[in-house]
Amino acid sequence: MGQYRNIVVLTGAGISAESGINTFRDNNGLWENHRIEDVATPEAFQRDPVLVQKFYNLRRAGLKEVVPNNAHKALAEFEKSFSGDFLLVTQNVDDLHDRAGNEKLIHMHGELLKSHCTTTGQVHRQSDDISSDSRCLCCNTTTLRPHIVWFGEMPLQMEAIYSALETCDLFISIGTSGNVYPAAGFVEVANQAGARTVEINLEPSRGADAFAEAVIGPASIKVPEFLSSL
Ligand code: BJW
Repeated sequence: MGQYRNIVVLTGAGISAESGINTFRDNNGLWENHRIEDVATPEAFQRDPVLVQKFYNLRRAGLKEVVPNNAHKALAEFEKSFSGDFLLVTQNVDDLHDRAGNEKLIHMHGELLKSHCTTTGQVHRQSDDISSDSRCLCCNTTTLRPHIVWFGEMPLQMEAIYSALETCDLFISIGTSGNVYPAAGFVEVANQAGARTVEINLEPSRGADAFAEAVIGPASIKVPEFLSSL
């Protein structure tokens, strides 16, 4: 482990798959016959807020049924034992990394357990459903939306993410298909920084060629194995 001073880990839906959360490309990318792209955009929310809130209400409620798996736990233990700089960037909107115990953690696509008020921009904790009657704590209007980064919106904390990527010496990407930008381009930034780049996935992702190494297999087994090899 002593050979690395600045590690960045990117995770995607594949790390939570063995906890029982569907990935986006499961079910051919469909939810109740809607394409994910048709429920995860600001336009979809404007067109049919009830449908979009239902999509997120169901997924938020589903978090009560799942727990972190060995991949989440191994990352949390690794962060505690590593003395250099460590950043975990997740595209996932579940709270499994938080519950496992990671602290240097960025949810770049938002969080199911938060909402934000479109009037004031304030972010609130959100443990139950959002409906058309839900009022925010900041201005008491009914303008709450899920705190989720939809297609066409700017992912969160990009400056902090790029700053870590530009100086990292190890970049590990776990369980992401490499279909969605800017996350799919992080490996290129790490390559330019001269980092060792490793992908852990059930199968090579769309961007697999950009990584120096591939570890193929389920995250719950391969992540603990790989981290203990460092
Ligand atoms: C396992 C496993 C196991 C399974 N073990 N592995 C044309 C070209 C380029 C870009 C664009 C373009 N047109 C539009 C864009 C931009 C757009 C984009 O990328 N679109 C693509 C579809 C082309 N991106 C955006 O709009 C983003 N914003 C943006 O770009 O702003 C401008 C900007 C410019 C410059 C700098 C910065 C910003 C916003 C993207 C928001 C994404 N939002 C979503 C949905 C919202 C959250 C939610 O509802 O939950 O986020 S989309 C969805 O995909 C979700 C995910 O976080 C994201 C990534 O998916 P992920 O995690 O990779 O999951 P899957 O299902 O795809 O893959 C699972 C993987 O796990 C697979 O590989 C399996 O093999 C593996 N696996 N089981 C290990 N047990």
